[in-house]
Amino acid sequence: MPSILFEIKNQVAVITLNRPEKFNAFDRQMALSLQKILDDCAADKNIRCIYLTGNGKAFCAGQDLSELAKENAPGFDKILSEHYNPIVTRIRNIEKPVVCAVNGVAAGAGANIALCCDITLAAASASFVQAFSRIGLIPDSGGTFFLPRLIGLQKASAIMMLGDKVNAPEAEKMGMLYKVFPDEGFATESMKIALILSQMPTKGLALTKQVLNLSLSNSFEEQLKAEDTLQLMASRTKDHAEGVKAFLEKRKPNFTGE
Ligand code: LHQ
Repeated sequence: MPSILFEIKNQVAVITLNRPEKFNAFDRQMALSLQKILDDCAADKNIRCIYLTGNGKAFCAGQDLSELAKENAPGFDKILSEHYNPIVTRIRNIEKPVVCAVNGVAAGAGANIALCCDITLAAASASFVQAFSRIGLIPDSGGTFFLPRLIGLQKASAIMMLGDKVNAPEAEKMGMLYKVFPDEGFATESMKIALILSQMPTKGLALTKQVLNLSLSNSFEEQLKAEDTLQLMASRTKDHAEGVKAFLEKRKPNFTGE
């Protein structure tokens, strides 16, 4: 079985991490494969939203620790630069919304990949573990960038140092994710959000993502300039014209993503 399943539903690319017996932990092949799939999604105009989830009980347990013990294990000099950093960079830069449907436990790099997505949803029984400290490592895969920004430095420090398991409702309350849905019907409810996004003005959403990325490091003045520049770009899209026309004609807009 491939370590990642891929299908297109309407205009949503469904990416399913698929090593359920390892709690969908990443080995090198799986990490490279996810990068390739994300590149394919970026290039395919028919794809207007990406939906990332896991198969089985877990979302993703981060690095496959059994791979580290193998003779030909990828070295620590490669694991971040060749596996996880390119994944989270692609997720942040891809010009389409990425919905992460955390169906079960998300640990280590798996937790931080979930946190860097545009909209993170979780099943009520899912949980998040910054497992790194339990094995003497530091948090990575962008977690030290996103978690303190999402929930504040104190809570991020505690969660990252103690390695405590945070359950999904708690994570929602802290602002770590957008919404929790009951386990039953989680796939359907989370997919509904991806389907809605896939019919929205894709270029406008890509520009929204870009301006939010910039907000993470810009000064206020720089950010106002960025809004100015990117708003001008949004104003030139076909979907902007369609949105205004549909509003004035009191009908539902038909966005094409252009
Ligand atoms: C696993 C794993 C796993 C292999 C569960 N690997 N099999 C960056 C820099 C360089 C190098 C290292 O990596 C990184 C990035 C990272 O991601 S570091 C952090 C790596 N991940 C972890 O340390 C998490 C390890 N896993 C756990 O702490 C627990 O398994 C969690 C909290 C995820 C789930 O706990 P439980 O629900 O109690 O399940 P379990 O522990 O019984 O695991 C279920 C099965 O999945 C089990 O297999 P088995 O054959 O015994 O049933 C585990 O061995 C396997 N598994 N995580 N990362």
